[in-house]
Amino acid sequence: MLGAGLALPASWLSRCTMARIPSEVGRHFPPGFHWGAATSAYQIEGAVHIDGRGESVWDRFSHTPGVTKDGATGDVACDSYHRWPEDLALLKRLGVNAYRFSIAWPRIQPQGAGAPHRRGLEYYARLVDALLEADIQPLPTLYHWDIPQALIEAGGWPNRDTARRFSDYASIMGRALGDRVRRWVIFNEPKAATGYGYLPQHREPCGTDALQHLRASHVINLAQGQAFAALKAIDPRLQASSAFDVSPMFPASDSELDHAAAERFHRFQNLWYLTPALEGRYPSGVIPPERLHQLLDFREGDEQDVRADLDFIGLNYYSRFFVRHAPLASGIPGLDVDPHWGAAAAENRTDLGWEVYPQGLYEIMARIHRETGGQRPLYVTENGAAYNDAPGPDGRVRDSRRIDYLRTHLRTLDRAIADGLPVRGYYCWSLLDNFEWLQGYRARFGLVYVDFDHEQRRVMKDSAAWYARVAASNGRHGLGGPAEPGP
Ligand code: GCO
Repeated sequence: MLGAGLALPASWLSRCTMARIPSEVGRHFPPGFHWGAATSAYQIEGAVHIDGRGESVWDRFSHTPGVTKDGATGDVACDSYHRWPEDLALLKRLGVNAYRFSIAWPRIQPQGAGAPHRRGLEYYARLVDALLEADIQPLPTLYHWDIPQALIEAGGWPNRDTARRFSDYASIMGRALGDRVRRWVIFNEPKAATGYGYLPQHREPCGTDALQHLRASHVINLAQGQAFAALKAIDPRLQASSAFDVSPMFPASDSELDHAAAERFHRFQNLWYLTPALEGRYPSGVIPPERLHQLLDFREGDEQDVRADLDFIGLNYYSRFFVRHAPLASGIPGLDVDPHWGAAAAENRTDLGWEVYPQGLYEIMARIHRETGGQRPLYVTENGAAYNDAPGPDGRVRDSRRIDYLRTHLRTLDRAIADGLPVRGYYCWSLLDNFEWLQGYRARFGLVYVDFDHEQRRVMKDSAAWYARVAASNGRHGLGGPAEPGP
């Protein structure tokens, strides 16, 4: 039963912390494991006024004074719209067999509706064909937050009609590329696409109204279900899911109130877009049931429309939350939580200050797998870290902290697979340093350094060479011992 899961049984926890014999490290990745890298359109493409692309919400938002660090925008980003052959060559040098990217909806439907734009379809078809030619499996994300601004002006995600617009867009892409793209990510981090867009504590594109966020969350669930159905109607063999941002939840204290708050936030943060898809209902114990459907504008028949028998579960993992009971803090009736990102006392942090907590990947994957019925393959659709190492005098980027971060998370994944979790792929965030939303270009997540001050020149970091060894050996080399020196 979804959402009924409580704390992990002790056996799971002991196994995920149990040291493995060094010789076994990296020996559990199955044949055909997807060793990938991930990006998104608005964060890398640039070319925002080229070939008929329409304005997106992030074009408008990033140009709003005071919003992003240094007033950064995605106008140029990594210029991947023009340099994608160069980035393809980098993927080949990395030896990855999979690449997750996103399709910019405003390149396909500049106003969010109507006939698809030929130049936009051609661009992504060229990219997909070149990836397949290079034996790299494409994993396109249909929505990585760049909704056409015209739809925002028509009401945005709180407007139920947006779900229909989105499923039309999904149909267009499924018909255009479904013969070559067999696996799709429908939404990237649906919670962030709404929560960060509407919750008071996040200053992002769509305002700061918590109740609007709830309505938007329901429309996103409707859109996920309708887009899933649209793809299956094109070809039932197409596989689809979303990339859910998930974190293990820890109570801020040993009090019963904080334990209950952690469980509520688990259901709101980790299951809010999974339970409706898999069971046609929302996780219980979060919002008072007598208010839930009114707050969501949940209507007759929605229990069917949100359904999506997901073919796999995509999981974006970065760190954990500590959750305190805090009545009314979130603006969401009944939620009553005050979540904090990472352990306050954590010393091992990325350059964004995020706690490095590798075992959390095992903990939350095991729990999500169990609470979603234990049948679906799992893909880590994002995992990575911001470390701002720059080229030294010799031009080399010695990002050993990123190697350590990736190694500890991949060793955790190796243990999870050894303990029976059906993990089928890992996509490192990110291929390139890129536009990190409100942080602008101040947070570098790439395996490849991008020199934004010198025509987006690319430099493979030490971590890229290290990751290439891991991918080439299917995990058998590179995961043991301390961070090996660079190439
Ligand atoms: C997200 C998005 C990515 C981010 C990455 C680092 O999770 O916010 O999927 O676009 O850039 O996760 O924050």
